[in-house]
Order: sequence, then structure tokens, then C-alpha cells
Amino acid sequence: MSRAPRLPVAARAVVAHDRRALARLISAVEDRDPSVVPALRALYARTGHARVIGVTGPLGVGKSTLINRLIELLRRRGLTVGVVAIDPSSPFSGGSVLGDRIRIERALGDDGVFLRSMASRGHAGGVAAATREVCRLLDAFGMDIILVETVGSGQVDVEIRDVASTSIVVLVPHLGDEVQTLKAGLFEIAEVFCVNKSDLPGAETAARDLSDLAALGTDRDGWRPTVVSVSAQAGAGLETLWAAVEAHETYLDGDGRRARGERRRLAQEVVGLVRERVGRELGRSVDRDRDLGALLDRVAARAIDPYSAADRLYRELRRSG
Ligand SMILES: Nc1nc2c(ncn2[C@@H]2O[C@H](COP(=O)(O)OP(=O)(O)OP(=O)(O)O)[C@@H](O)[C@H]2O)c(=O)[nH]1
Ligand SMILES: [Mg+2]
Repeated sequence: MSRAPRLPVAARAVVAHDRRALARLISAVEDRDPSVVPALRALYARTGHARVIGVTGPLGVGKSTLINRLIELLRRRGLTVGVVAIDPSSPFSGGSVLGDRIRIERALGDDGVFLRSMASRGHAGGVAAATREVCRLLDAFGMDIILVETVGSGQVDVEIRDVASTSIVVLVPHLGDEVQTLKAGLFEIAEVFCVNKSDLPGAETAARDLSDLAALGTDRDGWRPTVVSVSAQAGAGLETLWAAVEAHETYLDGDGRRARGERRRLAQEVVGLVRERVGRELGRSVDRDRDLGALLDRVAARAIDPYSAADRLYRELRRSG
């Protein structure tokens, strides 16, 4: 028997493949609009089918161009594709190269593709939380593969690990010093290194250097990062790149690794939701609660230290919960 009638209207529309309903819910997630929660709750049981793949790397290395190529490849294989680009500077938000624009327009007319860009600013629960929710919506919508593009600078690229089961880190030849400084962080993230712009000189050396580093590096859950050379512009190496992603996904299926990873991410999510809620409530209390105001006055007067004040507040919170 169908469970559809018990779903909230918005959730039902997503399951029924209504693109406008999906877009509206994604906007609500972006705005941290609490009215989206019933739909997210109801849709959760229908998710878990999609594979979320991160595509991250420094500015301008060709992540979007690469994603366009991957969309083509995946569509040829009959897979549906959702794309979430976080803080995109090009070309989902405008188009830098004519070829890319044409490909994107083609993708936009394709019912099996859904592209969405979003800002990383203003997400109280972190970028990962909002991205995870958008990915779930795309999953419930029926997308097989979800590609998440993030610019690898600072926090956002690390958070991709909280969302994606496989992450591709895109680099280009002659990043030199940048790779040196990013290196430790990149190895934390990457299951697959993609040396893009292999049509440019120096690509072979860059790929070799990375392979050497990958061979030396400590493995994570028994997996050593793969290194693949690609020219997204020329459309070369994409099959090999996707094979590397699939190899890691297959690896995850062995020995309970996928379940462990999922559990780790879910633990983070549930804790994050509680933290977000407690943070919000506390924020409100600071403004309104008289007892808390008095407590803070005592901290300010050096009558009590901040740690003891926090202890007291924490105990009260637990009692009132
Ligand atoms: N030579 C060469 N240029 C490429 C290749 N792939 C992408 N580019 C060019 O690199 C530039 C940046 O490409 P994007 O795909 O926008 O790169 P990005 O990493 O998404 O950029 P941001 O989102 O701004 O960080 C564009 O001018 C692309 O045409 C490639 O394989 N070879
Ligand atoms: Mg881009």
C-alpha cells in the first residue's frame, strides 16, 4: 500500500518529482525556515539511495567544468544527477566559457539533472548541515548521484567529509607551494585526487608527485587515495576518474565500512541538531532570562568565574529538559 497520503504536501510533491516543489524546499533549507522540517522528517525514510560525491579543490582548478563532464558521463549511463555548488564563482552562477554554458543549458533542459547553487554564509548549523539536507531532498527526489562542489579553502572543504561518501580533490599542475600548505588537509579529505588540466605542461609530474605522497601517507580506513589525470576541457580521463570513484564506493561496501561512515555522519548530525537548538535557546535566554542575566552580572563583577557559571547553566538546562 502506498504511504504517500500520509506525507506532508510538500514532501509528497518531491516524491512525485515536482521540480518546483523541490526548489522551494531547498530554498527553505537555505533560509533555515523551520517550516521545512516536517517535510524533511517525512522524507527521511525514503532516502539513502543516492551516492553523494564531493568535488573540492582550490579556486579555478576546473571543478565546475569537471562536474559538467561527469553529468554527461553519468547521464549516458542512465543515472540521474543532482548538483549542489556551494559558493560557486563560476560557471553555475553565470558561465565563464561558452562551451560550459551550452552544456549547462543542455543539462537544465534534462529532467534527470537538477543543479542548485547555495551560499555557505548564514547557516547556523554549519554548511554541512544545510548541504546534507539539500542532498537528502535530492535523494528523495530520486537522484542517483549527487555531486557537491565546494571551494577548498578553510572549513568548507573539510565539512565535505561530513556529507560525501567519496571526495574528489581537484588540483592542477604547478600548484607547487599551495599543495605543500594544503597537503595535510587534502589528504584528510581526498579518496581520489584528480589532476585536472592535464592538457597543460607539468601534469605528469604533478600526478607522479601526488602518487608518491599518497603511497607514503597514512591510509584512512585502509584506503590509499587514488590519483587520476584528467582534462575536463578536452573530455579526457573522465571514465578513469569515475572508475576511481566507483572503486572507492565499492570498497566502502566491504567490511561494514559504509555503515560505519554513515553512522559517524549521523551521530554528527544528531549532535549538531541538538547543539543548534540548545544554542538558539541559550541565545534567547541571554536576552530574556532574568536569572541568567543576574548570573552574568555576577560573572562580570568577578563574583563567580565563567566556568562555574557555565556549570550552573548546564545543570539547569539538563533539569529543565
Ligand atoms: N586548459 C584547461 N583549462 C581548463 C580545464 N578545465 C577547466 N579549465 C578552465 O579553467 C577555468 C576555471 O574552470 P571552472 O570549471 O570554472 O573551475 P572551478 O574550479 O569550478 O572554479 P571556481 O568554482 O571558481 O573555484 C575555466 O576557464 C575553464 O575553462 C582543463 O582541463 N584544461
Ligand atoms: Mg566552480
